[in-house]
Amino acid sequence: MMDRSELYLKMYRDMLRVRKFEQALEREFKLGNVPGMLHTGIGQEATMVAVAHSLRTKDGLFPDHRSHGLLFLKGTPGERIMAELFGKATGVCSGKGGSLHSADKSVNNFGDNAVEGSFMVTALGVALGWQMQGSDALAAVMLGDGTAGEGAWHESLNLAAAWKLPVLYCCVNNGYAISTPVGKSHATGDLYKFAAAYDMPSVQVDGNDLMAVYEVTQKAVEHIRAGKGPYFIEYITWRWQGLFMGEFRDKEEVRYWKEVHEPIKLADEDMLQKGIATIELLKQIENEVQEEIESWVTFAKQSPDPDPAKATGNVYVGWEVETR
Ligand SMILES: Cc1ncc(C[n+]2csc(CCOP(=O)(O)OP(=O)(O)O)c2C)c(N)n1
Ligand SMILES: [Mg+2]
Repeated sequence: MMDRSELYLKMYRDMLRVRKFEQALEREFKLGNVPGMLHTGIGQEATMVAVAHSLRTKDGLFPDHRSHGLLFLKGTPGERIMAELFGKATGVCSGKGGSLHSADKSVNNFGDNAVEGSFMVTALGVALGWQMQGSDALAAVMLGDGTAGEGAWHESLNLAAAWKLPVLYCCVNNGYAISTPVGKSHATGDLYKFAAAYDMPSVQVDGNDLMAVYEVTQKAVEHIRAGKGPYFIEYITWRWQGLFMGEFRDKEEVRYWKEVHEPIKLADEDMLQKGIATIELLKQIENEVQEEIESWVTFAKQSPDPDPAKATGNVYVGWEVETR
């Protein structure tokens, strides 16, 4: 069993892996090497890392469009996630999944899809299956504040509570859905209050405070594994990138979140102050992580493109498409 300092350092390293993975992706996207759309999770690393460290391989993950980091933290080799985002044959879904549709059954990552909110209903089916089998596995769903405006969200919360399903709702409230502030599209910007109305434990936490996020998430998974039903967590954070390139928020807001309330910087300062790390150690971790991520980029770049002849394969699992 890891002691708290070791765990802190391990999670800190993972936050850097997520940050550097996304920064490398942004760079390669601008160079034209990453096809499709790109929504990064920069700024939301603490939430992703704490969730990943709270899940076991058998627990199900329903990632959202900013969860690239979670895809590899769940256990899929990072170079296969990077190659997937590059659309390469060596990707975890042979380059067919990309950012949104990357799934990996071997680690119970069920993948995202383009219809926001729909996965909250799919997750219920998975959770119900496990409940019926007597498994203590849970289904963790990542969702944004905007997604919490979907009807499917309310349906999911209601049924999960009524049937005491093992679902962990990880609501990443980053303040905006595209450019709509959360308070303008919901009756209250405190989203945890909605879930509380469905009679499940529901809490709000500072999503940029790594250890606080970890503790809250641990408590939630213990509750769910004990068979007590779903749990809702609202992580208050901020995403550095919008849904599209370009900035629409005011300068002071950007400065506050990027300079003052930045998850990696906060962890840096906290670990130095508590004597968990030295500046040299933090620099060493950063260099090691940079090297690791660049090796994934190199792997992706050197990988072959998918074979066009295989384009229709693996579209449906175990299901042959009849051609007439
Ligand atoms: C049903 C549906 N409506 C609209 C969209 C287009 N869309 C994609 S992401 C997004 C905003 C989501 O906001 P939020 O859930 O807060 O996530 P964030 O991007 O802030 O992480 C929208 C409207 C969609 N994918 N599905
Ligand atoms: Mg949002």
